[in-house]
Amino acid sequence: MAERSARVAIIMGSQSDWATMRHAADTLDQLGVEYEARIVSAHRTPERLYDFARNARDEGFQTIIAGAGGAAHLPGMTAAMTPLPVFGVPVESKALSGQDSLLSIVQMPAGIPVGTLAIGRAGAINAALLSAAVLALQDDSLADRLDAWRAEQTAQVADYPVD
Ligand code: RP5
Repeated sequence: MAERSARVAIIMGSQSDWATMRHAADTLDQLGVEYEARIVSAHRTPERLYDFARNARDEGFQTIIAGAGGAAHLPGMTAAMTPLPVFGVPVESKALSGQDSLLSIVQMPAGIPVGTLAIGRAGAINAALLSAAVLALQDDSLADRLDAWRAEQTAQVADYPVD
């Protein structure tokens, strides 16, 4: 199978998750990390999930960011079918504010890990930063960009609050 240039896969259970997951994409853009975003639902498109997860490593992806809400099986099921690191982002749900998503993703049984992030935007951004940190272990240029990203963040914190 031909390798893709994208090193990170961003998958999500629904179009409605994109408002959250686009923050992961934006962060990877800022860091110059190529990614591919896809909709893959554990419940509505289980065969698409199987095909994606089984082939993700051969396609050239090195990490997977998986966002889902509600009964959020996508990150765990993906992790069950790939050796790649999977970072799970609990999407804020309407009914339970993402508590359901968080608990669905974080409580994996021993043996199949999902690195679970915070609910919503913060989790999406941090999943991208973690993916970049993993890739930076073997990419000095990316490591430099990640250091610069952090330095800029630090520089933007004012010493004193303003009214
Ligand atoms: C999950 O159900 C998705 O990840 C999404 O967060 C949630 C609601 O999906 P929609 O009904 O908005 O398509 O599978």
